[in-house]
Amino acid sequence: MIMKTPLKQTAFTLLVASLLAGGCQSSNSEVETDNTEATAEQTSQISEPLVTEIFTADPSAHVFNGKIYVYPSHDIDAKVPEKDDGSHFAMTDYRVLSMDSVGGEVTLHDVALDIKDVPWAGRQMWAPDAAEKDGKYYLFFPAKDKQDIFRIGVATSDSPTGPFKAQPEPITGSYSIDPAVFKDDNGDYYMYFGGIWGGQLQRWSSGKYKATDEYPADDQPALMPKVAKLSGDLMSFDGGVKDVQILDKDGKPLLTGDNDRRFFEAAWVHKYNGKYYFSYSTGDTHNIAYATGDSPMGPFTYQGVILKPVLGWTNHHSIVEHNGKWYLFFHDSSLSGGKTHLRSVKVTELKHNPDGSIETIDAMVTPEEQKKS
Ligand code: FUB
Repeated sequence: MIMKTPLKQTAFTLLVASLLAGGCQSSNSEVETDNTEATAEQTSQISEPLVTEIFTADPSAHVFNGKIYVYPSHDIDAKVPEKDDGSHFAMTDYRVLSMDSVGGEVTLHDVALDIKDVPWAGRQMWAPDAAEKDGKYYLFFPAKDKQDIFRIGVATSDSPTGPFKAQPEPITGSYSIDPAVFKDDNGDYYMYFGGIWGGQLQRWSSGKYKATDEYPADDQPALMPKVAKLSGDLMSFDGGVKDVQILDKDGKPLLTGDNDRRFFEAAWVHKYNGKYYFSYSTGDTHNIAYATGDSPMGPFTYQGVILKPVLGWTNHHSIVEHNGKWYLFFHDSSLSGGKTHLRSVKVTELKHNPDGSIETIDAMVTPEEQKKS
């Protein structure tokens, strides 16, 4: 994850006034956001932020015991100077959102995990995910360690909303960012991870960390996301870390120069009609794309775009089924007026077509505009 001039920031303005007038429901009154400068003239988003008291991003949504829990990053303005490596994404804790159903009241829970309670972590708590097993809850999270290398940690709790207690060390063999944990129907759990540039994936090409950025040439297979099966206690990798192959329709790996389609960050997996859907952000081309396969380990064949670029540089999502409908959780920077590191989590319905393909979503048009098209 990195920073450049926010895409479409000048072209799109926001309908934040209506959000402030009651569009968002949340049961917590803490106010961290400064959204007073937004005007009604600002417009064009298909969904409203789930909470406005704080900035939230990178939503990982799950259904536990019939209820939706969202595990987001908690964006803050830490006044860290903006740097190309994303240093200003200087998040220090996690807070969980929950709701009985999409459209219902959203509860913003207290701090679930603070960086000061993670013995190995130095800075930057980025996109987390969570899993449940046998009534215990696991929060998986990336943070830079004291050597400034991104690792992935795990913390546990008896409650889906925490507080979570962190393990003293990160998961052995883990690196980079954006863990996403998928539970298969047979009870096996897999972690997908990796993020290029600020997420340091390009520093692990040799299998060991090298503090220099190395990318394959444009006509070579692109850097691939990683997958590891999790051990029975969900605390470690069971076997090695493997590449997630993303192939084109001819069975060839996507190439580095294929910016519109190759992986960048934000992996997620869902299963629909027996197929595994691997979705991800294309990073500097700002799409959420997807590829499908017959095994949770891949390979996956590229299919198309789920979500077009949103307001703000990053694009990061999750996909979950609840009460017979599928939902896309995503974020954008509408509430902060386009600030890339101050984002808000949103949700919209996702539709699978009869052939298994997914309808592309453009979050930057109103429902009225959508109906017209
Ligand atoms: O929130 C920090 C980073 O921004 C995430 O880890 C990336 O996926 C991007 O959304």
